[in-house]
Amino acid sequence: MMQKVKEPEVSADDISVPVEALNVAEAAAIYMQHGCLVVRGLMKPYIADMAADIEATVRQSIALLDKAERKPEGWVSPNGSLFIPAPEGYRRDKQIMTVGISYFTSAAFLRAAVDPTALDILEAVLGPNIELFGNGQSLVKEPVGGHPKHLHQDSAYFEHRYEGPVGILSYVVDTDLVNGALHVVPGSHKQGQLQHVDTFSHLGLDEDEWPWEASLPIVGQAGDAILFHVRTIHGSKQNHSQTPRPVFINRYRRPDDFAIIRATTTSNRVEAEKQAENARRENEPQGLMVRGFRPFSEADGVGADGSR
Ligand SMILES: O=C(O)CCC(=O)C(=O)O
Repeated sequence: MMQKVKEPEVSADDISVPVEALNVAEAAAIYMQHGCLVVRGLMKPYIADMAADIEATVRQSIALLDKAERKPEGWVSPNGSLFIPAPEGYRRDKQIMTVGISYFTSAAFLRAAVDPTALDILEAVLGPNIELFGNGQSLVKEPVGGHPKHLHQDSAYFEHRYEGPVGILSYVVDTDLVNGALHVVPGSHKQGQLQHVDTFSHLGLDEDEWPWEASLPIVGQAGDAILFHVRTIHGSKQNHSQTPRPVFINRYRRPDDFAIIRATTTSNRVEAEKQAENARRENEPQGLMVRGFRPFSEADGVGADGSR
């Protein structure tokens, strides 16, 4: 018999602060307690440029779709966008999921990643030294049924040795229950690593154990940013509106942290788990430092030109 669903005990307002009246210590305390924090308006200065760059990349990706390569997760276009099967009746047989935009292709994306207010909050959470994890990520839900992303922990995809990355997901358009608001489960970062299953949009939690009712939808405006812990359960439903729903995500971690398991499916996760104890910091690419300094370590040494 299905257990009674435990609904969130906090509201979106309880975990939200406005950027204009930000108290960094209070914001960090909300993050530590709930594993998530909404900073209203944090990314507003970058939204017009990010919207234009994401849209241009999506257009480019669709034009390149006939050259896409088949991968276990779907089809990857030459400019790095991931497509998955489209909903029935859609005008294409494939829909975009992750967009091939990064700090290498969009100056606005890099500017957003080094936003000083965001870094002040991150410093209060992660400590004085912070590197970027990854090159930036963007997801677009196409209109009229664009993909759901089942509730999941990002640590199912990249489990870390220490604290793990903090993600900042930012809304590029006003986002609500119709076009695919992010849902979070406050406090779930304290649950440890949970078993995931394979879903339509890759690793996700079993819907019987983690139904949407267990999560808190975050309705917000373009420029609102949601910080979340690598173990915080989150996800988003389909886009039922007439227009695309883009978001972008910047991720940050301590410079001595590293992924011990990387996976996208249950079967490649089983294989990666067997190798977890062999993972070493020096086998991971260094992220650009965005706060503080990377202390030298023999194992993680760099040459004068930054090469290793
Ligand atoms: O697009 C979204 O709303 C969800 C993205 C997400 O959950 C993820 O990339 O981990």
